[in-house]
Amino acid sequence: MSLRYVTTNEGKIREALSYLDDDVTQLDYDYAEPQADELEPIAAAGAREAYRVAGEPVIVDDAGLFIEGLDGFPGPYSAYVEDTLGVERVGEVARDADATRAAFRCVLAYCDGEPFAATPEPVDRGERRGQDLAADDRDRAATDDTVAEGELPVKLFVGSVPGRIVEPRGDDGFGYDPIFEHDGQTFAEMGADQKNAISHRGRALATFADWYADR
Ligand code: ITT
Ligand code: NA
Repeated sequence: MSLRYVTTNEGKIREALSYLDDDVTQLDYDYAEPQADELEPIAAAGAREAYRVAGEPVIVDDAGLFIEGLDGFPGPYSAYVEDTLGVERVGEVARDADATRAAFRCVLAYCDGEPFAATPEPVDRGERRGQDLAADDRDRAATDDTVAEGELPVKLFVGSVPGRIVEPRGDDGFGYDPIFEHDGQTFAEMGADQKNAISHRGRALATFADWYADR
């Protein structure tokens, strides 16, 4: 069955397609994003809307940069802040405030119009790869979105990665990658495969791919 990865962002689709197999294609569709403090409800609403539009299974990718000392700014507003303030200014604000601890988060929302038979145990890919998944992720790696009566069921897959805000370095990747350092390298200094192996999106994709293969 073909699967549409719904995003207008070239950087996201490059990473997703380098991870998933050939049956996945981009749906370049800009779904409405409700205002929310968290990525989960935005991704879930997007998946329902995109499924109604596409009429085939969809996966929506909502992501953001959360700077701890700035109360999680820009978080769900990362795209708006990138377009307005810009990535370099966000980096300056964080460094000026001495608030450099941060995390990227990614929520993948899957919808195929069908209810899910059973909720499998979340698969801890981080542990399997000898990495430290945030405890928060272990609990929420795969969850059913709360379904109100008449709503389409959505399955959520969460990934996050800790890092530090630094002066911009590197030309690869996209968005906030040049100012986000993990293990001594910014995400913009890594290739897509290297980034996928540790990133918020890579972790969410791993959990999704396991569930999708077994469902
Ligand atoms: P779609 O909604 O169409 O998928 P978008 O770019 O608007 O594309 P989001 O609403 O999820 O995506 O906003 C995410 C913001 O965070 C945006 O500014 C991205 O550039 C940035 N971002 C997301 N993933 C990132 C990553 O892996 N590395 C760097 N920046 C990222
Ligand atoms: Na968006």
